Amino acid sequence: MNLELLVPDIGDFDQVEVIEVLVKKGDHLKKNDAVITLESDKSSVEVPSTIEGSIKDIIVKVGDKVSKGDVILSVVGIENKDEKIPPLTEKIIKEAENTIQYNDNLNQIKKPEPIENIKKTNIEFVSNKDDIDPVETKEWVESLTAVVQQEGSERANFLIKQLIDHAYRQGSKIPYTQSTPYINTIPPEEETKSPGDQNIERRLRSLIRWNAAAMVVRANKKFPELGGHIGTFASAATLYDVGMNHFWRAKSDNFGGDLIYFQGHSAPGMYARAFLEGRLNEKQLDSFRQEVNKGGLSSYPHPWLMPNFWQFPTVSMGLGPMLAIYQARFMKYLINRGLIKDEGRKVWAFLGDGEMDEPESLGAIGLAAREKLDNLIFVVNCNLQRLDGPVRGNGKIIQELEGIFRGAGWNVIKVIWGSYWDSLLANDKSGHLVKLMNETVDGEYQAFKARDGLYVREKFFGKFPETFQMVSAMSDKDIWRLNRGGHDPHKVYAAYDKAVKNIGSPTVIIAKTIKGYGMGKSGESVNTTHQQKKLDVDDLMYYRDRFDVPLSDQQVKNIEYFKPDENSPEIKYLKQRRYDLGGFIPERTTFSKPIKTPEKNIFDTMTKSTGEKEMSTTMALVRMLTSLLRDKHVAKKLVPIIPDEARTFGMEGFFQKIGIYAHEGQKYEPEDAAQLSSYREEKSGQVLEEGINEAGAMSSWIAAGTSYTNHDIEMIPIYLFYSMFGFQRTGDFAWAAGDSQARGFLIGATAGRTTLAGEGLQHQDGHSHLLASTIPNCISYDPTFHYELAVIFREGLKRMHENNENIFYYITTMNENYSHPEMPKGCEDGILKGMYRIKDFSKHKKNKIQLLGSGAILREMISAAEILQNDYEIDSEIWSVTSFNELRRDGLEVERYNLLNPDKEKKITYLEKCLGKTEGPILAASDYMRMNSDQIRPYVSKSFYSLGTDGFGRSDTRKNLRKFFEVDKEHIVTYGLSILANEQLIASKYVKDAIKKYKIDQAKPMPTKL
Ligand SMILES: Cc1ncc(C[n+]2csc(CCOP(=O)(O)OP(=O)(O)O)c2C)c(N)n1
Ligand SMILES: [Mg+2]
Repeated sequence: MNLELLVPDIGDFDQVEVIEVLVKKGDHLKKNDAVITLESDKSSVEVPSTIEGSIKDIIVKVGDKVSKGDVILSVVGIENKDEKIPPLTEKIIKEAENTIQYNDNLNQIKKPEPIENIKKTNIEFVSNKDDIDPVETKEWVESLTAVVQQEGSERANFLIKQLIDHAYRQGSKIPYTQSTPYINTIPPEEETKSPGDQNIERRLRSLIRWNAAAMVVRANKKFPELGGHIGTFASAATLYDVGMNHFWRAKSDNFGGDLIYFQGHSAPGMYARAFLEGRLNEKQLDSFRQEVNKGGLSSYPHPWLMPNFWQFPTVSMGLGPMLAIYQARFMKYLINRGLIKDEGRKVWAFLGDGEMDEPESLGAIGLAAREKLDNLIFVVNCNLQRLDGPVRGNGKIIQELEGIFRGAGWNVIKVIWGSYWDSLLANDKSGHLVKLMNETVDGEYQAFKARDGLYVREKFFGKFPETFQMVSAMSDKDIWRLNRGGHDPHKVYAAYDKAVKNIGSPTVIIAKTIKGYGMGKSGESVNTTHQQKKLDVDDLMYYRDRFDVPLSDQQVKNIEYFKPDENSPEIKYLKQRRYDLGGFIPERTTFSKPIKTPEKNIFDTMTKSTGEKEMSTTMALVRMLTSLLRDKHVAKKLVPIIPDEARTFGMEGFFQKIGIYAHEGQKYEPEDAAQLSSYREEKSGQVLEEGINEAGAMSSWIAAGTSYTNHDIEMIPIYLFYSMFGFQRTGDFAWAAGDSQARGFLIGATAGRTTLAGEGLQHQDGHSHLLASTIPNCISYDPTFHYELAVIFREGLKRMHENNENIFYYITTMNENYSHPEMPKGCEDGILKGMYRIKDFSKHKKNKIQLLGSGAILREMISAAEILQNDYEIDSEIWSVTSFNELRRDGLEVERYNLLNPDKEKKITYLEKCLGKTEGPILAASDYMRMNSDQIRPYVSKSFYSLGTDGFGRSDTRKNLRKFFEVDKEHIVTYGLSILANEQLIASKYVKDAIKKYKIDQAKPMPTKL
């Protein structure tokens, strides 16, 4: 039977142009095959087939304008009679049915098994002065105790929840509690025991502690200016060691590897372990923080400086937590898209408690819970101090963080107290000890550990007679030994074990430690610990004794490293543990396959003139991406990332075509389900729609851009944003991207201070290229025409994803519609190097000026050149500058070479190759600050002038804005004449005439002052 394919609902558009016909007569058409591409004023979208069969006739052709209901083509095929319900609706019904079944299962609640061997502890309570009936309270507590003991805690939780719900309905105001008592989340009886040899592990940990401290002290003895930190790792050593010995699986032939974000200031500890593992030698340790010569160890985790070692730059506080969240999310994305296997890999992030003050640290925790990132584990090392002093002297950081994370939906595990406290807590029949723990603030806890056992006895236990009594049989030394959870390998092991087994939510382990643990008087728990980088001989002796490091006094005085023999039980154990866990960590390796660059013909349409048709470069980019999605090598690897701006950039067509990633699929029928660009969420969706969250989008981009090393799969992230909300907003992430060697495209869309009309001061970007230029491995371009964009993009694909250069691209695109010319012959090399001659006006052969225009302002230049030629008989050459940044880099390099090689033949800058033999002065302009074009000033040998958009932006029409910032064609003509007059090539009367003719206000202040 004959079937017809009609133009579907394309939203608010009517009479939309067909720009591509993707099928031919006689083709066998399958459902969802793209048939034609439609393009409206601002977006292009492919129309998929909803019918199947052999194509009999194609009714539409390129250039036709179509509307909803028009016939596209007809096929000879069979209608699927069964398919009465639209597929999306059917999917939703199926999912709903499955959920109902699932809920039915849940409803058959099993009665808990009687708990035979439960430890009978009496749950007591501390009488409270507000309690008007303590006897009644006691009865309630006893009832609850009985339930816990006989039916288990789950039943008790259930009853409490019922009571709360009931009380709400009765109108009670239930007090809001966000945190649990100040004790460990895991009770001793639920702790999983470590299978490790505790003695050997302690000895190893002591050596790592010693070598880490020795490394910092030695470096600073040699060069006091080098810096370094002892206190951070000293507080976190156990947290790292338990992970290294038992939990963190390295990348191997058959496993992708866990990913660990190490806290920046704990780097010495990682080097010290690598030393024992035989990965680093003494000479390298002695080169800590001396990174200029080869072989030095970087101050902090910097993949750029140690590309085979460090994976994640974390030392700019707040970046690590956010990057780790999006890393875990991206891992799930790759799994859900079927690009990597689900191997149960985890992402661990080690964070400081002070670091949690950074808005970025907590800013994305909601996403982690929402997306059920059970592959993510945060370990917050709560040593209660940051750089200047206590993190929360008057409060409790652990309780605060618990509330925040629990409120966000995380699994929270507090590791506050070490094993030595277990018996005291078990004997806390009156509840006074927990009350005391709850009431003591962090400032006090810190002070206790800066003093001694006697002080703790008096100031802590001494607060209540009951608690004072509890420790009466203990010596001051015993009291001093009462350890904190984060220093107790048993407690840490139990927490990690629970964390890795947790399903359905991310986990945060909040561990209490002591800053500068073991440093004694020189730096344990004192406000100055953070910056302690020197230890005198007495301090070193104390440190040695504290951790039983087998060094003689003389060796301590020499600050010698200690490494046991290769055949010692310690080294064998250490290596065996890592062998069993797949290899060493951290280690950065890459086994990804390059992506073949698409043939040039995929960009063919972009090298032809668009004729009458006007379009923006943003639209040209989206068109190009649509074509790239048809390339078999590239299509699956593209990761479009958009922070709630898809419609602004005309990308809504991507929603249907490749879907929006949603870990739970789409649970609703979207409002616009009937439309072609309907909002389609899918578990295997390809678009990362990040919401209004540039920092998150940037983190996703970094995760995707480093996927080649972290997941051994090369991906092509392309993140489109309002250019003003790019580098300016998330510059530190961009810097970290450079360090991480991320590969991919950043697209600063709606760019330019005068091109983005009708917005305002905070939207109009006049400096993102300057910010981009600060990152050494960021290559940036400001193209004007679609073919420039195509050449740049293809080269980017080739350099980054086929040749695997560790660079990334920043390209600005605009929203101004204009027609694009055909690509001039032989300009590709110039486009990539930064400039090429696009026009030569040489009719009059009297006076000439070189006009350099970039981005949107190039077109103003071309118009100005026409006026100069026609009205003033001035010739000009017009150069399209695609990148002032690249021209400057070439200039810098050539100049440096020439200065360092005075005896050799001089190299010539690319700029000089272009402009050296040309006539007349140079006028350069862009839609960015003058400093953008001024970058090339030192490398040209002619008079150089620039125009630009210095000053605050403001909303108006493009015409008025360009006039205001003096980059419109009239100003270019006037300034051009003035430059020629200044160079004494023409009379100044021409300038005066132009000023009058174009009504230029000479008294107007600089735009920077307005
Ligand atoms: C964004 C940023 N701001 C400031 C610093 C400087 N700084 C380095 S460490 C530190 C204190 C860290 O305290 P905390 O997070 O508690 O880590 P700890 O060393 O106590 O484990 C500060 C302020 C930084 N590294 N990054
Ligand atoms: Mg701290």
